[in-house]
Amino acid sequence: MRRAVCPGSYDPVTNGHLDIIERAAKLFDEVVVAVMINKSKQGLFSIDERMEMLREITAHLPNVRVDSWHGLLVEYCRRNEIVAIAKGLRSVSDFDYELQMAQMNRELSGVETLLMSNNPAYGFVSSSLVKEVATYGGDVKNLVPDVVFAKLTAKLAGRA
Ligand code: COD
Repeated sequence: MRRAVCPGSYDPVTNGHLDIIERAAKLFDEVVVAVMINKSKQGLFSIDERMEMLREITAHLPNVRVDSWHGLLVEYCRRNEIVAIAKGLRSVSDFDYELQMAQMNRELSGVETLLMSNNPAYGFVSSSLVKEVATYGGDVKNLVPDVVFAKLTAKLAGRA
């Protein structure tokens, strides 16, 4: 069983994330989408809400499951017999940051990181930009899965 993890904040999950998860699911026997908990960062969505959205949008992928973790990613990999960290690359700035993390994670545990080129259609998409644009009334419908769009719209309406 070759198992990979797609880690992230997923606050919320976007079409760019989903593209990477779907492609990783074709390469590995099992993919765990892990919502990494950062207690010093207040998110828009709770960890449970993020996991629920991830479960809904990956329901069509039988070898994908959703989990959460607080702590070092490499420790999660060790406990779950994960051989690779699968991530997407959007830009040179992503590359610098991702390469540094990949090297640190390999140094700490030997786990490999697979950096996949992003789908150019979503190269400019990030969770934070989606939230910012949506907060000011911009249309992000094409950038996130339908269920996320509905929950984002409801969440922001509730805050207004
Ligand atoms: N297209 C393709 N890929 C994308 C896109 C897009 N539009 N948007 C995001 N991605 C990919 C990127 O690969 C990114 O790494 C991943 O999705 C997750 O993105 P986010 O924004 O949800 O999550 P981040 O960047 O906040 O996640 C950082 C981690 C939580 C993965 C990282 O901080 C971590 O591993 N933390 C755990 C603690 C730890 O081990 N720290 C030491 C690291 S060396």
